[in-house]
Amino acid sequence: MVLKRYKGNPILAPRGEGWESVMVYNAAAVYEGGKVHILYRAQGSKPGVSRVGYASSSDGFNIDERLDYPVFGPDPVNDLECLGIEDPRVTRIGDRIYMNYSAYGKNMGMVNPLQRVQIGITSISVDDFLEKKWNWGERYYPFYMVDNKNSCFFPEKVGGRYVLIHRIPPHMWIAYSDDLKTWVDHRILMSPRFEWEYFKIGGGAPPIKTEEGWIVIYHGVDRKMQYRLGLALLDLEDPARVIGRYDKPFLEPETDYEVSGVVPNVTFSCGAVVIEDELFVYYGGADTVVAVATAKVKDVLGLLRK
Ligand code: BMA
Repeated sequence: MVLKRYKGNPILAPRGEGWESVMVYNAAAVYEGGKVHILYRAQGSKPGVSRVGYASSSDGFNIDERLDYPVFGPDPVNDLECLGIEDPRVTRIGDRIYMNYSAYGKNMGMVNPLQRVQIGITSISVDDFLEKKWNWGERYYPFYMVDNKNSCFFPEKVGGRYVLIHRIPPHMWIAYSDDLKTWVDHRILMSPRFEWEYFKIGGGAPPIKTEEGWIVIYHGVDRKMQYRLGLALLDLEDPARVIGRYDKPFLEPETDYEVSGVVPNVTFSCGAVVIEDELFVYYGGADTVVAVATAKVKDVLGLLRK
């Protein structure tokens, strides 16, 4: 297998008795200032409110620092997200770090009363982020009251516009914007194709730029609700064009920490970084822990060329 799990997995697990005592999973990652910054989803109960915790690593594997408080949480008086901030994805664009999340709220008007999850977005300056001054800016909901999640930004404009991946089940969608707020030209980017992603697919880590195209790590859900990671390649100049799609899972639940936990048989990624020529994929195992797996970028591209 091209993607190799770190032997010291999991790298983050629940701890204490409070907000992160039961589930620590689905982490975003960004490489800045010589460190991988990991923003993970944490819960103190299930069901329960999700918040975002912070840890960092200088080698991508060993955690050097982990804060004991959430760095971002739901606005309790905002019906759109008062029940939780789920599955963060972070992307640096210019001098800000954007965080896309699934906003879980009491939105009685939404079509699916059980779901009530829509895309929330906020951002912070790179300087504040690196100094751990958690001055997150405005929170906004670009697809107001639409049952939608798994969104992430591309790290730069493509063809003069910002680009977003989002997910209205069962497809992954792509959309474009001039200001990161109003999204137009929505179209289906990818639909479920293989048995292991039969039920639905959704974006994972924000796309990673390479000479051959944008690497996209996504998740596929099968008929038994098992979550696996998938791999695709988008055209550099026209990212709505899928130029490669690996027909097998890039990663699937196999180890104890992926097979057993609060939600068994889940591998779910919200973040990946490249350090030199190595791709580090951060992912949640069984909705309970955070793990990391690595592969050479050239080997990943090799899978996508076949
Ligand atoms: C999805 C999301 C993920 C979670 C997965 C498996 O709907 O809520 O956060 O990892 O289900 O439970």
